[in-house]
Amino acid sequence: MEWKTIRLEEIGSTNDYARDIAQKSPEGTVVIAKRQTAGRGRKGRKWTSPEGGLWMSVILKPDKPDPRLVFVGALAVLDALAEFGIRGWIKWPNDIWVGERKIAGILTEGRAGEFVVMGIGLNVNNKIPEELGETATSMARVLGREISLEKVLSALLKALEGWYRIFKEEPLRVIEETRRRTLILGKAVKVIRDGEIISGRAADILEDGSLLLETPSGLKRIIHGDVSLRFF
Ligand code: BT5
Repeated sequence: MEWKTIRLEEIGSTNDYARDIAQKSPEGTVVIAKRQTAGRGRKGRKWTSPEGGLWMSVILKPDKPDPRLVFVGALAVLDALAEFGIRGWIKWPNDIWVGERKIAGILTEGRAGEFVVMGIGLNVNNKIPEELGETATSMARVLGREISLEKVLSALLKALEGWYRIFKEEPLRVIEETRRRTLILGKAVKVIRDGEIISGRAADILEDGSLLLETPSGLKRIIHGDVSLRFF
């Protein structure tokens, strides 16, 4: 994959910028901003994006939209972290955690049959905003020193290229690896879905990427939602 990077000082959201240019841009276009003033998570949640973090969106043109693409981004982030000696894990579906804190999030959006924008936000050297308190961390915080944002970017793009290729050839390998690198399987979790709380044991991640939950009232397949688990 030929990556073509577009670098911006400041933008509302790299996902919005990427979406606006997606139709006329080739696959592999990467939009990176030093700061985002309106970084977004899922469902309009705010993504705090001060200078020092890696805030980027990649334009992909897969044959058809596939919710499992989020795992391609997640696995790439895990590989990039590993290059720096950091071991992270995937909190289904789109969070990357190190220990008990969130270090990165993925936001995939797109237009069916046309393009997918994969947004990746990774805390690198940026300050962790106070409002996130104990819930978030950064690579610099984990390592105790600042690291080169450029090196993180190139490790991430290299890993992304590899996982995207695997995804196109053998999507089930992406699911298998996601299962391996998810800490929630076998654990008691709560899923919040459209305001409803469902408690159960995370039993599996199915081939379509959904989460299988064992609940007192039987097995439930969760396609979207937020998972929380109690740390011991
Ligand atoms: C996500 O949403 O985790 C997806 C985040 C995607 C951000 C990237 S940055 C480049 C691109 N452009 C964008 O505008 N977005 C993408 P979600 O699972 O909904 O999690 C959102 C929650 O994460 C918030 O409600 C906060 O609790 C928490 N959060 C916000 N900023 C954070 C940060 N910098 N580090 C860790 N947690 C954060």
